[in-house]
Amino acid sequence: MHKVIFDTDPGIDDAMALLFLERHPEIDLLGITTVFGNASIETTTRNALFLKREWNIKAPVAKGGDVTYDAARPMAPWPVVVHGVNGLGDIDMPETIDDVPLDPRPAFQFIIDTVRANPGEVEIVAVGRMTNLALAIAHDPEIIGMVKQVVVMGGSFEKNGNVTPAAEANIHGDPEAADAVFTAPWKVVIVGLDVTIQTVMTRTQMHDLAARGGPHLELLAKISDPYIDFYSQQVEDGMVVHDSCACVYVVAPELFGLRPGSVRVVCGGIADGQTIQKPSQQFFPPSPWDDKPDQQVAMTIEPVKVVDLVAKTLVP
Ligand SMILES: [Ca+2]
Repeated sequence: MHKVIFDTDPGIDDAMALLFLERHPEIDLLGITTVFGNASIETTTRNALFLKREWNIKAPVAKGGDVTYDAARPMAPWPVVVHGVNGLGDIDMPETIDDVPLDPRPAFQFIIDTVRANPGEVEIVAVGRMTNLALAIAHDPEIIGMVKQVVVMGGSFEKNGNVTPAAEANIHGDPEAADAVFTAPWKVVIVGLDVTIQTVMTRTQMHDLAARGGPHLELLAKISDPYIDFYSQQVEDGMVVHDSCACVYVVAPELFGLRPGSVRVVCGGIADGQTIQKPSQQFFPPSPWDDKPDQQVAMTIEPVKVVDLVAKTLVP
């Protein structure tokens, strides 16, 4: 079994990824930690509680903070054109979820405690800003050696970004946090736009899942419809399943081709939030990439197999 902490900013593709983790038979979802990004921390946390309740998810929800890792950094605007004002496609939902308790700990402390309780076993799947992870390792650096792996959805290495020509949203929203996470001596696998943008679930596939999967999948389809409308400007009538790609990596790494090398994040300037890897085979004069651990960047993916695995997991 894969013991997973899901660090997330729900978020429409986050919602699908959450249901994938909940339903995959080889995944034991230990907790959901929330981060701002697709909406404010209040909204993404409310959304996580809402999905936990609607989908009968046992894993606790722990709330992240409402400032970036570098508190001086201004917050990026919420991407309301992608995820809606409420972060879940503007479906009808309650203002607050009062009947589902929140874990009393802040997200970073939940991560520390859960890793310490399961030394060497926890896989953190982080599909929002890296804020909670960076705070966790700043507060308790010993956990770095106790985490099995960190799988990140974020960054872009040989393609443009999606919020600026240089930067992808999860990294751009808290670059200092991402740089801290990528340069720490733990195993990080980064699944970025290079591969996620190729990985599309069509509207027809989603509606088929809704037709066969009962109310839980009907809810997911309802949340996803406006997101499909948004992505249909870029891809053939379907949705890019960014966050699910990182979750699939946990159980099916053979569907990805990885490139090793240290990774740094540009912090400030016009390329703020750009992710740059120094491939480990390439030699350069001394640079800020030296003496940092090799991390793995996904350069190739088998998109049809990834989407099939997501679909089969959501509705067996
Ligand atoms: Ca996300």
